[in-house]
Amino acid sequence: MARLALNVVLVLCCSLLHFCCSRPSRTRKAVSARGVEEDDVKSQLERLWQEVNSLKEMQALQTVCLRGIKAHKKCYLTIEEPKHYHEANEDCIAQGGTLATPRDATENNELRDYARRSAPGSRDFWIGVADIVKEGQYVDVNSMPVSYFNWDRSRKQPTGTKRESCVALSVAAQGRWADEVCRSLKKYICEYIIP
Ligand SMILES: [Ca+2]
Repeated sequence: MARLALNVVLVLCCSLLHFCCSRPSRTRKAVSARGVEEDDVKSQLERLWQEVNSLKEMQALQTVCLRGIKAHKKCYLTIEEPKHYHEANEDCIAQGGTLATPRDATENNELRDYARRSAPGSRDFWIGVADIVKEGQYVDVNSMPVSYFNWDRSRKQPTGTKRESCVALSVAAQGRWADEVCRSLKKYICEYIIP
């Protein structure tokens, strides 16, 4: 559906370009009128390009949702190639998302269940929570304070040293969290907000 709409918008863009560039001008008045006309066409083209780009984003999001899962207003996608925390987050951003950040117990359980299904046998995954800037002050990938936590208290997490500043969700510990060394290699889950 999105692909069809994209094609329609592209055809419209081409028609407008043709209209803009193929009409001859004769008098000064005609030239001035044509200038106004061209501005009008330019702004229409800009609007159409914006639509093309938003359709492209929708299409990319649909692909992510189909490959991963849709839960409430988010899509999650597990990436199985282990990376350092920062590389993992950069990779999610490059795909139009961020590292997944569960905001409550429901989201955390959904994330845990999806992680378990998508990468069976994997122990833990990076999520978008860290206290890199100030020890003990956990923030999300936008540097906003996090209010929901699910620490694995049975393993005395977070150990809270400066050595371990990035948070992983452990499937082995039923979705509980632990702080880990940011440079350790882990699989990760990206999240994409559905508009
Ligand atoms: Ca720890």
